[in-house]
Amino acid sequence: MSYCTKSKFLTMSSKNLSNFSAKTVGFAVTSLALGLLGTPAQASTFTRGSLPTDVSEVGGIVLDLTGSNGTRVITQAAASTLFVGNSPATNPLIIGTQTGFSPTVIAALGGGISQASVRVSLYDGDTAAGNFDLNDNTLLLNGINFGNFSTVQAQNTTATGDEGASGFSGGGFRDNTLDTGFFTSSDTTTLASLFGSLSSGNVVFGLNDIDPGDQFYDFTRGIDSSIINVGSGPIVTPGGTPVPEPFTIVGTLVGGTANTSRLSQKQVD
Ligand SMILES: [Ca+2]
Ligand SMILES: [Ca+2]
Ligand SMILES: [Ca+2]
Repeated sequence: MSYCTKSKFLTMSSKNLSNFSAKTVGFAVTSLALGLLGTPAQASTFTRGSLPTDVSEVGGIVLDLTGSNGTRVITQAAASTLFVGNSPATNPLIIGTQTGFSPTVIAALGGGISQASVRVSLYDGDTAAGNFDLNDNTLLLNGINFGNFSTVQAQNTTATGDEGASGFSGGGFRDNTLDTGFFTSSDTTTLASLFGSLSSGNVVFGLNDIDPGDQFYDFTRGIDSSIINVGSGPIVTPGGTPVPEPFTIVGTLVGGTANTSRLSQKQVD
């Protein structure tokens, strides 16, 4: 709890304690109000990270690119479009595809990428300590290796983004658990390859497994939301017309695609 609850709580407090400014509400007041409300809010600030509020707190795959000019391009592929089921016996598993990288959106990055993060929400990843795919799985972006699932810190949440009982993984996405974590790269070679691949118009999210075909994955959990947000710096819409504020395409927003009762998991360990 403590500071991890602040984000969602302040939203609540602005409704319930309207005489307080959210900017000036300190932790003591937060604690007081938590007591008044009775039910502590537990929205995860970890899964929110530095993402704008038009990205849902969990769910889907969020790609956060910072261009060489400082412009951020943030996309969220909707959870409902992503892979769920038993993994194929051959690599790569295609998790899903982010469309919308038009020439105009690519140009907004200023000719390169300086930093890239990918937020993944996955139920039943089996890549944490003690799981059978520890250090076996890597995330691919347009076929480019973007990191080992087992080295990503991940947090368990509910389907709507509240902190879950299982806390943090310490690395990896756990068995029978909805975990969300960020893959991040500032490696110049990786980022140059990724930037070059955007000319396809898409980012295909894939997964390479050293011993494929032994997994059940559910990437559809969480909140079903999709956006393309081109902002922070020179602001460009896909049509190329400058606008006075960050441009966002918001897709479907459905609380809880998430079913918590899916029982079709392949039993492998
Ligand atoms: Ca394995
Ligand atoms: Ca499992
Ligand atoms: Ca495997």
